[in-house]
Amino acid sequence: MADVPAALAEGAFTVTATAADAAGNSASANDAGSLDITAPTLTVDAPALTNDATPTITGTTSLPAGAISLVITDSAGASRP
Ligand SMILES: [Ca+2]
Repeated sequence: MADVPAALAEGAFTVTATAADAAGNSASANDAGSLDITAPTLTVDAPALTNDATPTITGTTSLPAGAISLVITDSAGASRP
């Protein structure tokens, strides 16, 4: 186990491990990973004025729809997930 000593660039990375014993035999192993440090995009849009007590909230995101959660707090302080 080892920590990477300096920050990786975002995106795909590969790791190559090598080892050699005292007799001169060597081995290597490889693996790949990916670094994502970019926040998703997210917008939300509530109707500015409506007479609908259960209004439709819209928005956009770079994530799949199932990854979004909403909490709506009304003027009485009641929250609805
Ligand atoms: Ca991301």
